[in-house]
Amino acid sequence: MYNIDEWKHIFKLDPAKEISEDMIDKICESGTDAIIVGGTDHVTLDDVLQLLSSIRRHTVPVILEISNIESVTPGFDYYFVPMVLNSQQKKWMIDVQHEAIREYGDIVNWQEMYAEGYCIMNEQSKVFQHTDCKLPTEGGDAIAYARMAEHLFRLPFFYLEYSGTYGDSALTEKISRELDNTKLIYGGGIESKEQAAEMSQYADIIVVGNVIYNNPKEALKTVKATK
Ligand code: 1GP
Repeated sequence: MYNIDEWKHIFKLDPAKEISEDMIDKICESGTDAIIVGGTDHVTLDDVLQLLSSIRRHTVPVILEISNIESVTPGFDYYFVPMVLNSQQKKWMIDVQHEAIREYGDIVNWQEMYAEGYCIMNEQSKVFQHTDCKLPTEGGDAIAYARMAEHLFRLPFFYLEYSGTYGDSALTEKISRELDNTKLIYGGGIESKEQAAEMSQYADIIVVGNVIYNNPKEALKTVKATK
């Protein structure tokens, strides 16, 4: 399979958003390490399948980040399962995942499944509201979540999520120092190669989303900045 340990850059495509085939081709051939297919709402099986078939014309690894049980389908290289550490509802930490495993547990290839411990830092974001999060106060809260991900749950990924806004690079650095075995994913508001370069000094992997739709040219430049 692929060497996830070497990944630095991922583009995240939202199945609910319009994108041209030409842009999908550019994203896939950009030198990025992988593509995540995932979004917060209006994610349908039809849209996921359509995006998957376009991406599959290329050799880049493709991951489904599971947002709802209805849109899960075979055909991806990996399945990333978010667990929202700072949600106030157990539902987003354990229950939706439990439901998915009850449904698909017999046919799952466990080698392809990875849990992501999400810490959602932007109160204004859809995902923060959707999963009923509580904003971690000061750095200490977020650092405690990172420590739980690394030492208590031994999760493969800790996802520092600022979705829609550029985050705190000092906090990202502090968190990166806490993590050895758990990989740090940073996502949110990266709109330029400078921001991509800054966050990838600290995060193992940066995820670039929105800017693909708002400023595709700049989006493509973020890849080189991480290498
Ligand atoms: C969203 O972390 C990703 O889940 C990327 O964030 O869309 O703000 O780039 P942006």
